[in-house]
Amino acid sequence: MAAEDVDEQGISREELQLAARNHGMPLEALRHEITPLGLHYLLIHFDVPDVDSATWRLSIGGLVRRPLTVSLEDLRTRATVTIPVTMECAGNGRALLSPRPVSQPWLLEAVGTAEWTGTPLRPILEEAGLNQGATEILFTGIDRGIDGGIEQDYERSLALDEAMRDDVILAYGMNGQPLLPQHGAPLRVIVPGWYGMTHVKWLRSITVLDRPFLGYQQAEAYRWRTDEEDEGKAVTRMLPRSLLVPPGIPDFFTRVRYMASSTWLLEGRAWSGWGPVERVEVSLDGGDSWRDARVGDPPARHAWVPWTFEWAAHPGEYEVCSRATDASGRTQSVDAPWNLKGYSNNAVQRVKVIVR
Ligand SMILES: Nc1nc2c(c(=O)[nH]1)N[C@H]1C(S)=C(S)[C@@H](COP(=O)(O)O)O[C@H]1N2
Ligand SMILES: [Mo]
Repeated sequence: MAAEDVDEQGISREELQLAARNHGMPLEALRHEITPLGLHYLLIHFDVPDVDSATWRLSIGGLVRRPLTVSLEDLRTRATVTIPVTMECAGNGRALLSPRPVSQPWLLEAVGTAEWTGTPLRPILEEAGLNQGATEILFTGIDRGIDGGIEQDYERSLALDEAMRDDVILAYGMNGQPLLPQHGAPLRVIVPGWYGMTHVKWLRSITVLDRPFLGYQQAEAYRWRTDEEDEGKAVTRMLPRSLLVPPGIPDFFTRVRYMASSTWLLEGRAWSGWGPVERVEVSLDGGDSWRDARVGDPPARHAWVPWTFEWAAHPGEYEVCSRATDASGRTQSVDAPWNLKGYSNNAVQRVKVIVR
């Protein structure tokens, strides 16, 4: 089937099935600095496992001198940190690409910011004692399924230096509550700045390796490729993105926004895993002309920054866009570069607004 045919066929039953399981964050929730529980997006490849946190154990093994087995109680007695982290699915924006890569059909809502509570990973790895030659840390979830025809546990690795970063934590709490089943209870890893697939949920084991992990979710999925033969590039940190709180009131079906002619304060949030967001611009004409928004302070390095833009809105039809630029110079384009699996499409949001 030609790619164009897929695009013209619209959303398939299978895509709809995934979209109903994996919900996004309603964009009006961008008003909250910390996304309330239940409004954070969800992405679950297989099934939410049923885990008894009383009998659950995490094992730390592989190339270590002292393999460890720890309970949730043990983890709770260790150093505790709470950090706000913005997390975005690497597939966010996928369904806006043309032709549409067929998978979870995200538009722009696959993002949220939670306050994660847990314990730093590094002291646990140090306690286990890394053997010479350790280069990667593999995180394995309890959930199991079939993807790309391959039966597998959901698991992904991180390079050792990345895993040893101070802000990489094993989280058992979210927004001051115990982690919910759908977000990875009893334990998940949080890797600030990286796309969502890195933050492995329902952790079962951590394995120290001396070679690159080549499992499906590492070597096959989450690679930026333009065709099947292309070996591609690993998808890692979040590209800059800015989203605006849809202004005014929506039309139920089209989500087109209606506003009265007046002076409005547009607001939104922006983030990047490659450096602090330094600039946010707003366009009222679909990206033809841009003006600077006022950028506020983020609650923490890896949480989104708020921004505002004063708009004296006169009657007419507008296409409102915003774009973020980070300290590394990375920014958002008006048109998305296409890739096979639809990863990291950070093209600007377009909100149709009718001012009456
Ligand atoms: N074990 C496990 N961890 C996982 C996943 C999964 O399916 N299984 N999905 C990943 C993906 S692709 C994303 S985007 C995030 C989503 O986290 P959330 O559902 O808590 O928002 O979890 C990641 N961790
Ligand atoms: Mo994801």
